[in-house]
Amino acid sequence: MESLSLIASLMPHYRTLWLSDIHLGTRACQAEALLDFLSKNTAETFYLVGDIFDGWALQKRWHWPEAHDRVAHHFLGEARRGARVVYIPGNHDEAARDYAGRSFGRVEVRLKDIHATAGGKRLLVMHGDEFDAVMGCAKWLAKLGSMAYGVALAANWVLNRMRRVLGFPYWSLSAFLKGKVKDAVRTINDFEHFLAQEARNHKADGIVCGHIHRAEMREIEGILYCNDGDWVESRTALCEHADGRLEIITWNPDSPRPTPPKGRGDKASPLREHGAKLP
Ligand SMILES: [Mn+2]
Repeated sequence: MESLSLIASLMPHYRTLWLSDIHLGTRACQAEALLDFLSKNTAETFYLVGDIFDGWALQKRWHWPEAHDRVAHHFLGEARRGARVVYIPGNHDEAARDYAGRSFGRVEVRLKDIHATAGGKRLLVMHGDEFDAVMGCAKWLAKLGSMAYGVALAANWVLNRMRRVLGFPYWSLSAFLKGKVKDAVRTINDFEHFLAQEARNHKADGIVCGHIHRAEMREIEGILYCNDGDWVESRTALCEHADGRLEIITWNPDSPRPTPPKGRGDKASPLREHGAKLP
């Protein structure tokens, strides 16, 4: 028992953890990595910021391995041991939105929430799909935006060899994709600005959302924009330390400690600045 409590005391214990876009029920869900993360990190409050289950995928084809069960049970267990667990459904698990205001076990279901940090900052927490209708499919475009450009160039070469053989004129796939990437960048930017504006409408100091599978923390016109990323591709979470400092964690299951995201670990990064701004 003593060694168990020793392990518990060595575990990073956050004031708050935000996780979203886990997509349980899909093959892409990185449930094992998430279980590894959850076994080594705990919090007083967990926010599950939408697309936790993928009802769309489950309706098409049932895929529910044991690891997905363990993820769901883990959060119920955290609630049972006394952690506050708030579940804010997204668009892929929108059926759960009908239960807003109710609780499953001790898990509260809400459409959105306001979280107060240890430093007294008010953060609006919501999934973020609410603006899809005015923006088009942000997630699809975000994905395209992060597509490796080298692959596109190679595909362009192959495509034009074929076009030449068939007697068609040259057509630049890479230029076409470059245009699409530009669209994607613009759409992500729009998404971030919409959500920052929504935080302002709620008289909040910041926003925490998910939906576009792109972890981020930066200031937008005086509002702190945080996106906790996803557990399909990037394995990221947003955490609040005991002193109110916010940080994005990128989880590498092979490493015993969380690794700071690339290029964000230096002192000059906006992440650290925000950390200092939210004592
Ligand atoms: Mn979503």
